[in-house]
Amino acid sequence: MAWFFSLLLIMISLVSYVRATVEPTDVPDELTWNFHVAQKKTSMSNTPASAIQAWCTNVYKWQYDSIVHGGRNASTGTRQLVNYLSDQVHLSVHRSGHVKRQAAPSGPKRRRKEIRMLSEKELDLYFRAVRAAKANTTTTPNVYEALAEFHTGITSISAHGGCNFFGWHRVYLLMYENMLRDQGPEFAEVTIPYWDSRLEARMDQPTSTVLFTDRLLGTGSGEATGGILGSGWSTSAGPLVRNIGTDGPPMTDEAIVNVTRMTRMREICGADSAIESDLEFHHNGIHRWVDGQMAMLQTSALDPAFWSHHTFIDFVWEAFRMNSQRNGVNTETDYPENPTTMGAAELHAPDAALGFAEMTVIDGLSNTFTTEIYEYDPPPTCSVQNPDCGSKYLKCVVFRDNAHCVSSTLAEVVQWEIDQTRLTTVASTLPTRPSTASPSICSTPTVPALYSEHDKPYQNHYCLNGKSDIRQWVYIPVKVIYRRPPEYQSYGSYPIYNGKSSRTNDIYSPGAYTQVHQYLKNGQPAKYDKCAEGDKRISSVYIKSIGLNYDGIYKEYAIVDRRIAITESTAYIAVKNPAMESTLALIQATDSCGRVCRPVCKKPKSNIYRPCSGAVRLTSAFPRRYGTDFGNAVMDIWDFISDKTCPQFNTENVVIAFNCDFQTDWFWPTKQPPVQQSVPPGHVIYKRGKVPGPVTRQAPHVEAGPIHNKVTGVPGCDLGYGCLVSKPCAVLSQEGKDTGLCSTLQYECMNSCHMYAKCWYGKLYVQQCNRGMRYDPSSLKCVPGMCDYSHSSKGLPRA
Ligand SMILES: *[C@@H]1O[C@H](CO)[C@@H](O)[C@H](O)[C@H]1NC(C)=O
Ligand SMILES: *[C@@H]1O[C@H](CO)[C@@H](O)[C@H](O)[C@H]1NC(C)=O
Ligand SMILES: *[C@@H]1O[C@H](CO)[C@@H](O)[C@H](O)[C@H]1NC(C)=O
Ligand SMILES: [Cu+2]
Repeated sequence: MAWFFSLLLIMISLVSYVRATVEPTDVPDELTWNFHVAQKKTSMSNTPASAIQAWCTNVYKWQYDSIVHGGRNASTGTRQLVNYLSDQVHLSVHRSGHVKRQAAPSGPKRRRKEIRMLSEKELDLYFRAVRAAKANTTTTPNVYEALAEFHTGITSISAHGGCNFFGWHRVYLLMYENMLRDQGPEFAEVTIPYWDSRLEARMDQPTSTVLFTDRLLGTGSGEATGGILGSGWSTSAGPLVRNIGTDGPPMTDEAIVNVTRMTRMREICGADSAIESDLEFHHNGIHRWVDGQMAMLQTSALDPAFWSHHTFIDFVWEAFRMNSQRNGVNTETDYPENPTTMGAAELHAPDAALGFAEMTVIDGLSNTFTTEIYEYDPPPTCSVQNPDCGSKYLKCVVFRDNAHCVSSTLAEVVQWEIDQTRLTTVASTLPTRPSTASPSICSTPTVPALYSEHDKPYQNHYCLNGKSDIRQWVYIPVKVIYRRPPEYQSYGSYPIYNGKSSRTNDIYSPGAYTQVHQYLKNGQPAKYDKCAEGDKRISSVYIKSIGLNYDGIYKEYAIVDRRIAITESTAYIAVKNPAMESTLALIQATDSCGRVCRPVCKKPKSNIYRPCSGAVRLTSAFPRRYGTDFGNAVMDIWDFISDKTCPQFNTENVVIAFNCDFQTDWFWPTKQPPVQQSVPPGHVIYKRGKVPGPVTRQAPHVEAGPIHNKVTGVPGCDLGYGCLVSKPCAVLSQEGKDTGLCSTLQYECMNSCHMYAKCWYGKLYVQQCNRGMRYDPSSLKCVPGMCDYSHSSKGLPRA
């Protein structure tokens, strides 16, 4: 038997000299450009690094990573629904807008209220309308999801990362509201309630808000149920999942004041805005705070919380517009010269297509929306004199001369209801208003189990390229190296010298030992106002994998010991299974306070870790350094073969680690973006309605314009997002087989002169040229120049 083990050992040692199958790699250039832009705007001392990191990464994902995994064609039904809804909005803006101002608006102005200010009846009506849309299968899979699907693809590029963000979402929200109203006569006056997340931000423990319970938006940790979601909420991206509070932050009062005190649009969006007053940047925090489907642009609208969050952002934008108008600014024409922060500027140009109907970006600034169609009820307030917020879901917190409304917890709401019934029982002879509490609630008060941060499991949705299945994922071990953080002052266990206890340092204080102190000095990186600290002695480091050549996010946390000067821990993180083609993923680590840990990677054939980008590449070649499931991954790093009773730790297989050192120097790779062509102010690039927008992406037949007649008769491949390539799909997929080296393959999009498709790690990505550039098929590059739409009908036909 011994010979067998020695042979095995020899095999194992040989094997470790073969090329590693989880190996560090570089992040794509386009992502380094984003970090370059962010570095010019802020620093890790100024902005929580997690927010910077997520911002750059997400914009990269939307912009360059419109992954085509064959299955994303919008169905005819979806296109019809979106066209119908957007035409309706366009008409209502026109009818009451500039064209015929004398025409009577189509009904009373809609009033949108904070969700907690709705009466029980209004809440119930809204919930039922949403569920009706979810159950309405006249469009596949249902009208709710069909509309949610439009928050993706090229839409994400033209609707995010720049100033069209506001107008596009304003129209999108109206379409949603109209869709709900269509679900039956009883819903004819439904409006979207907004979610003022300051009400959470002001809580001591925002995750205990009643908003994320079965009373309102459904539960907030794990698979979400209850409230608006009913008994459950399945989506095309798996069951709806949330992990509230694991990143953040909710919108703070300060962030909103920073936006609404501005007067010019260039101060709140685009290249020239400061990060502190960039509303889209602040809005990102809530997507991460809710997590689950909400954290990814492609899936966020599947969570009903999305609509209420965005309605609040629309409200904040409206507050900004009112402030602008008070300061004499014409909010219908005030539009920045540099309307994007990162890339795709041409899609945010004032005369570019808005993305819906025949509207342009500047149409999204029309005053008509809020002068004629809808308006906002102010957010709940209270005062020292009148400490009542007007809702059982809110309480008034009075501090000296200040009073503000804060969300209640479920326990507080239940208590309030019990008190109400007692009051009404005692005073049952008085003709009081009917009790709001139903008796069943009083007999069995459902107070949620209170988890501490570390008791809470993290629930993944396992959604990969639109399909949720754990078997598509494999696990890699990730090591976390963690220092005692700046705010953890003392473990409270003191050394005793000569019989006397010393209180200046506890036994593990890094500062007490010169030999460690010289290496362990902390910086003061910016962090969120509130973070789920949990138990003081232990903390969580969240580790996330983001697909670079697939759509998918996986997250888990490692638990670290805060008492020790420096310590390590291991987590297992899933990435796409590389069995069929290699996997490229970016691994990032943050704490719940928004500070980040720096990636370090093991150099091949050594045990030395060096700073790296955090991107890894996996292939299925032997030896695998990943586990096909969690159990396998455990066995990869714990060696039970040498001695069954004493497992050995096999560091060889831990390729990536994170160094949580609380420093503030910039570590993300940055590269200067290629020269951005600046377009003279006011220069018209696109004419109204001529730019292929997401609604009109269609092109089932190749209808060549005069510019590209070489494709006549060729059955092209529709890559979606408005890009039609002249080669058949079968040919394309053959050419782009997973070689890992296919980046020289590029294809012209027949129906758009500013888009092209680029092969990258075996997949085709639809790409955009920057503003003022067009794609030149001969040089395979974006070159300065305008698209010539005057002789062609390259704008796609409407469905
Ligand atoms: C997308 O649409 C094109 C054109 O209608 C069609 O040829 C292609 O098969 C569709 N793709 C999928 C995955 O349905
Ligand atoms: C389903 O949704 C469509 C589109 O919003 C609407 O026109 C239709 O009336 C709805 N059907 C029902 C049964 O409510
Ligand atoms: C608001 O602006 C101030 C001043 O620019 C800045 O110090 C602060 O960090 C900003 N707050 C947020 C949440 O961005
Ligand atoms: Cu959003």
